Amino acid sequence: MLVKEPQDIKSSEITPKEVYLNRRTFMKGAALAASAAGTGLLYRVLTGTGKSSTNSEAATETAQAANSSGEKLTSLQDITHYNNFYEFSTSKGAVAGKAAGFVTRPWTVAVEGLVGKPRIFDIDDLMKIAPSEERIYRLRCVEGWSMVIPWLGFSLAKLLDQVQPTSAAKYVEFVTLQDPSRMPNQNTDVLDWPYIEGLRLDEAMHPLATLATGLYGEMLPPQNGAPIRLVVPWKYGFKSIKSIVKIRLVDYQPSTTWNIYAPREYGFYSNVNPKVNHPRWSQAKERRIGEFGLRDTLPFNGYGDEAARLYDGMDLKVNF
Ligand SMILES: Nc1nc2c(c(=O)[nH]1)N[C@H]1C(S)=C(S)[C@@H](COP(=O)(O)O)O[C@H]1N2
Ligand SMILES: [Mo]
Repeated sequence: MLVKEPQDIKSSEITPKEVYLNRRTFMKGAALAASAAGTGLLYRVLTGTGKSSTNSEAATETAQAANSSGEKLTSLQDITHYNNFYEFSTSKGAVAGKAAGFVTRPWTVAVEGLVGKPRIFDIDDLMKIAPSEERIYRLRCVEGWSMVIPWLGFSLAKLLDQVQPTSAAKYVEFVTLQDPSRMPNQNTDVLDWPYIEGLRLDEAMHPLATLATGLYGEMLPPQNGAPIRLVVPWKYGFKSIKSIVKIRLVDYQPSTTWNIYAPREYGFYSNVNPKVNHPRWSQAKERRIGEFGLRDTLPFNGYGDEAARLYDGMDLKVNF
């Protein structure tokens, strides 16, 4: 296999033919591109190994097994121009334009609460502590569409291990940036801001629970939740909270944005479940973006072999 050191990679090789990142935004942080090379992120993607260290090897294996169907990836154009990100717009086609120019450096992620070692991570330090690797996951929106996305990311567990959750910690709460000057739709009250989400601690520690920092081998575009967002492939897309600034370990089940908005429609667990319909529509089928016709929706979005064990003994119609 051809092995190149990061410094040997010409920028023409790093930049994909379809330029999807706003070039100006991308160049704004010179440190940004440098840090990507520094983590070896692009290097691993270009060499196609997708593996960085023994630490993340098990998670990588799990991720690859989860994509054994070999499904076609959704196009970069669709992934970056059909978005739910209500902080910028409630119109999926308008988010990319409204989010272009969103500045994500400097950026910190505070990890606090019931932990032995609370810490405020600078995003560039975090990306070195937890190098990203390619992880291809289906994303199923509760609205009835789905995509297959080649993320760059690492297991959330890797970050949580850094702060050492105490035995009292039972849940993890996530918080998106709140800054109406940068996220213009936060000037409206379509949702309670900031956007918040939550996982049970064992869900958060599952190797498939991912913090994504990129997609298609590049930094995460603003519209997809730059600089860092959650990806929980077996749950509906709204659990995958974007542009995270705070992660808090707690001993209570956290409130979540969509549950506050409509408690009858969006539960805390929100596992993909074709047998539990949304009160206003069926969840049995989905439209894969870029395809004609409908597919059957799979329990746990097809990740049941990996994730179903988390819910042994639970009634998933009650805990929807
Ligand atoms: N902060 C925040 N995170 C969010 C959302 C949002 O509006 N705000 N939308 C969610 C929904 S409904 C979905 S389907 C996914 C969409 O992610 P994508 O645009 O990268 O495909 O992001 C989720 N994360
Ligand atoms: Mo969604």
